[in-house]
Amino acid sequence: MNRKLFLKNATILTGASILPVSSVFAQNVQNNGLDKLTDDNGNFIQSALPYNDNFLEPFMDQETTHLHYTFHHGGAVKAANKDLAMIRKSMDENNLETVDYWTKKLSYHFSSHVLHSIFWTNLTNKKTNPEGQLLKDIEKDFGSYDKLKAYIAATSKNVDGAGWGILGYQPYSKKLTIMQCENHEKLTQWGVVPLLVIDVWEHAYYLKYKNKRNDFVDALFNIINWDNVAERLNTAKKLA
Ligand code: MN3
Repeated sequence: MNRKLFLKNATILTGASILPVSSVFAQNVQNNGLDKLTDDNGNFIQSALPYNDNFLEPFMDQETTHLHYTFHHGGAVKAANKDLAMIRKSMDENNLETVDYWTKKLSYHFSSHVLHSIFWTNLTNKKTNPEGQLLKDIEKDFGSYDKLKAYIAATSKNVDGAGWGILGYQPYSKKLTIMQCENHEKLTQWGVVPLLVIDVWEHAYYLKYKNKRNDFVDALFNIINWDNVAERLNTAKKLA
């Protein structure tokens, strides 16, 4: 049995526990460190969840993770491909009457795909803290980790309607920055590379937390994967 086949079978055997996180992460990332969001033809693809859907229990329940990944993130990927196809069709047929509609839709659906892809990798099943260069940058740009936590929590909790709280790296100012995103694509700063994204759409928490968005945001700090955030910062600085 070759190594690849052995690893595949080993994955099946351990399927009841957790998936081999490092290899799934590796498959989800391209050589330049960016998430793999498209295939070779430029069509959007959804990478595998880097863990089983019960991995984030009890802070994020299995049913929410399953529905969220399969139907909300998955639905956005399908819709983004349709938007892309409709734009290509408009261009091919020289009929630009509805191209602005599909362009707006693509911004919404593709942004959803980007943020959800980052979201899954931002989470793990244990409490971690920022370390090393990431911690240094947090202290430089926000004063302390506690101040950053309070800032991004307040920003996430107070999104009007559906949206995200986002910690990003802004290459133009060479600083970490916080954004409060509405829907998936509004209130961005051009150029920002998202590092940590907090989904506060109701589909992210309503089954378990009901109307208590604040409790959900507070609970997330038990499962944030700060190692992933640190890797993303490292990549963002290289891309900038
Ligand atoms: Mn979502």
